[in-house]
Amino acid sequence: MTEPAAHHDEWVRRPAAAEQGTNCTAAQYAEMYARSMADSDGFWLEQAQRLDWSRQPTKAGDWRFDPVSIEWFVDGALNICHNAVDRHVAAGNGDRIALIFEPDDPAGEVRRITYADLQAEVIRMANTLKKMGVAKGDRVTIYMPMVPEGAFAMLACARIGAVHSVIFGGFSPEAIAGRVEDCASDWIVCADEGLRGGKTIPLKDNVDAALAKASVKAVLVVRHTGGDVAMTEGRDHWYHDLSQGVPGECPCEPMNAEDPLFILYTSGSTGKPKGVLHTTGGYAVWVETTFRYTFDYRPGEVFWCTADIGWVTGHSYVVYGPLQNGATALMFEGVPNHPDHDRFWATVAKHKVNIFYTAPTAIRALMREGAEPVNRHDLSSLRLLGSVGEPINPEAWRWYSETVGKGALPVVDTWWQTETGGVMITTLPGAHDMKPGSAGRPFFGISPQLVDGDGTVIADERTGGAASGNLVIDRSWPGQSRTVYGDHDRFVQTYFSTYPGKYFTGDGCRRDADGYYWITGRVDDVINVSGHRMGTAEVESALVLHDKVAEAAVVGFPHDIKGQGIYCYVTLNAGEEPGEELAAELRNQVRREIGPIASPDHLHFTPALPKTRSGKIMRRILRKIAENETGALGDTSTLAEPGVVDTLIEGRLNR
Ligand code: 6R9
Repeated sequence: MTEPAAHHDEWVRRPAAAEQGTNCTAAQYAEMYARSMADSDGFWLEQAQRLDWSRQPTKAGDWRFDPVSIEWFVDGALNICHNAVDRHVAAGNGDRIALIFEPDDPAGEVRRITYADLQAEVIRMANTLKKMGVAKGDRVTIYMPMVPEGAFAMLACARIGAVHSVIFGGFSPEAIAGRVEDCASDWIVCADEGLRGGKTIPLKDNVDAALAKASVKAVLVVRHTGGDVAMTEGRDHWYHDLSQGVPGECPCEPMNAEDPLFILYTSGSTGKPKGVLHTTGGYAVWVETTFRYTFDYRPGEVFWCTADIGWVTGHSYVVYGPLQNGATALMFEGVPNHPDHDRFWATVAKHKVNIFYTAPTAIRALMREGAEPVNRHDLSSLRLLGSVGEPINPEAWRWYSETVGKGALPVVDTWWQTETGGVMITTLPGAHDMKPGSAGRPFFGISPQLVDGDGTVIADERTGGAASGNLVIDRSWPGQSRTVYGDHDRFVQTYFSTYPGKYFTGDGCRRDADGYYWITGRVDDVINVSGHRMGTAEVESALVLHDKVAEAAVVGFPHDIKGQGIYCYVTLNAGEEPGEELAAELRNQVRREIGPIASPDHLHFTPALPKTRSGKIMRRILRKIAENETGALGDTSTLAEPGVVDTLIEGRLNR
């Protein structure tokens, strides 16, 4: 690909305080990273020792990428719920706080759940699931707000060996139905309603609407807001009723390391969302280890990851990572700007949060409000800041570091994906200096490479050097997804066919001469809207369902707050007229099919789309027009009808 662009990256020295008492100095990182490459088995079997296994593994990785087959710790057996909950109680730490719940309404009731409480709650949920008929291997759909019962449900599934599939509360009934059907899930756990920024989210109503299209055996409903919801006799059960009288004990099912733990649906460049499957042993070791080192976690500290449990970040760093480390994790139900723009900072001060992990889109939105809301609060408890979900622009990084961190805290910019299970590229707080905008260095066991269009390696850890290209990973790691649920061919096709023998991330990246990686964003038809992955094809499918729409093409465009916004080009059937009313219908159509997070920012009605002679839509041109870069359209000679471009530019929305 291209030569690395000239850049002016700036070093930010790691604070001296971050080196004191760190679990990983620069020298230790170098030594541990080298060992993780040279003796992967020895390294990972050793990391795995921090967990309890009912059968010790004797081998770590057993994998190949061509043909694709991935196993880790395959002869080991363990239960991740035991590791996240029971063993801390057994070790005498039952009084430690596992979860702090901060409700949407700041005047509402804070819940502090100790590890002993958590054990009791998870057992109650697990036995209730069993009473409903859930058995080992069954898929259980969880559609919950950010309340502790969401975590209880995940852990309860893990405890009894059921496979959870958490669906973000912002997804629509259509999306629920599709996911329930895709993994043949017979069970749903939901709440009556969710609360976000003072608004109620009709979770149970959405489930009811979904179940007009898909069917399940039973729905377990947790009462949260107390709102009025319909209960279908014989199918729906209130948790507080059904859990009456369940036994107070429930053994953790010993799981083989490669038994499935969860499915999480994520968008790709084609087709409907994929059910990314993670298994038990490798994921457990990966999130325990990445949590411990990325955040340099110290016992007693309060860790706050603002992600929803409906995303992988919530799975790995609200639930499984912190709890396996015996940490105290804050669960926040609300949003950053309710009741005011200081909510994050008020919450940090209220609960004396030590480690704060959020997304660039939130940082950018809060940056707009200036320093005043931040300075209203005493943030002296903070020791470390983290970012995840999309590239963080250096300006936002600096604001985060200086205004929130008072220039005194390490900032970790963690690059990873649903498919990677946990953090892959980051600086480690006590080991690395930082560069605003760069994720940093590979985590232990991670071997990133930059390849050109032909798959030739142009920079990696062995050769060193600076280059830009597509980011691939050339060896497996414990937290790697094993397959797409029910469609292994799609797994192979999506991740291993572009560059045979390597895992293709879908991201572009630059490696600089210091070995720091700079993620430049997706190189496929996936866009990242407020840190949420969205396939442009999904939005297009939703648009063309409207009977007035002939064709749709969706691209991302730079958006100040969201990172990327959704720009939709739409052509209409003959005789149909564009207008505000139709635009509103189309927006609603997308919200109904996917959810509010996929709402188009711009609808651009056009008589035609630019196509090649073979009929391929030229998205490159559409992207440029959406970006207002109409002077740099590049080669348009392969267009079937070059005039289309002028029409598009004329019709371009004034932004
Ligand atoms: C954890 C998560 C994955 C995609 C990924 C990349 C982008 C995530 C990033 C980042 C730059 C970071 N991404 N973290 N880009 N710097 N620190 O977000 O998973 O929802 O699957 O999204 O997000 O493009 O490929 P997921």
